[in-house]
Amino acid sequence: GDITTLEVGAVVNAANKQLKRGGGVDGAIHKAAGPELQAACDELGGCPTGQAVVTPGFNLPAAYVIHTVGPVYHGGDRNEDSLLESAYRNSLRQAEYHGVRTVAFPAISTGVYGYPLSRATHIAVGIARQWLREHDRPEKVIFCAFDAATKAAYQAELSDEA
Ligand code: AR6
Repeated sequence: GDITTLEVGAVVNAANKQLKRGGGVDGAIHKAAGPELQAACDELGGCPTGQAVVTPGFNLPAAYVIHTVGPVYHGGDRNEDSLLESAYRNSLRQAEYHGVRTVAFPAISTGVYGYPLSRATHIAVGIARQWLREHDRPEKVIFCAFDAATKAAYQAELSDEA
């Protein structure tokens, strides 16, 4: 699916540390939200890897955009897993803080940033399951898979634990 079309409380953006419009899902979200989104990002002055910041959704159907910065994958021994876990957890924390009931994630870091798909979806599903067990908000997490390989990786991960 295309995350920019989802009518949810918040969509998560796979941003960069500068919060400057890039390609991939970031470019799509900026295009759909309109130029006010970049202006709002500029006011925030950046976001460290593993953290998450929030703006309104502007022209998106989603009320909020949660911008998180996943790690660039350098082979897996540079703390990438714990940074990706933090990106998911801090995004969920922002959703909770803003009272969001449904949040949608793209497969953070698995595009330009080169994270292996199954390693990333394992982290995404694990963190989300743990969060949903322990918190009232958000109530629902959507994993928005943009292509067939991503969809298959999430399906495998979800069925493993079923
Ligand atoms: N809806 C949902 N998922 C999408 C969409 C969409 N409209 N478009 C792409 N994806 P990427 P990263 C998927 O590269 O690896 C940007 O330039 C895509 O197929 O967007 O975290 C930023 O500014 C892939 O599965 O993010 C950063 O500089 C997933 O989204 C950098 O890329 C993530 O791919 C971040 O790289």
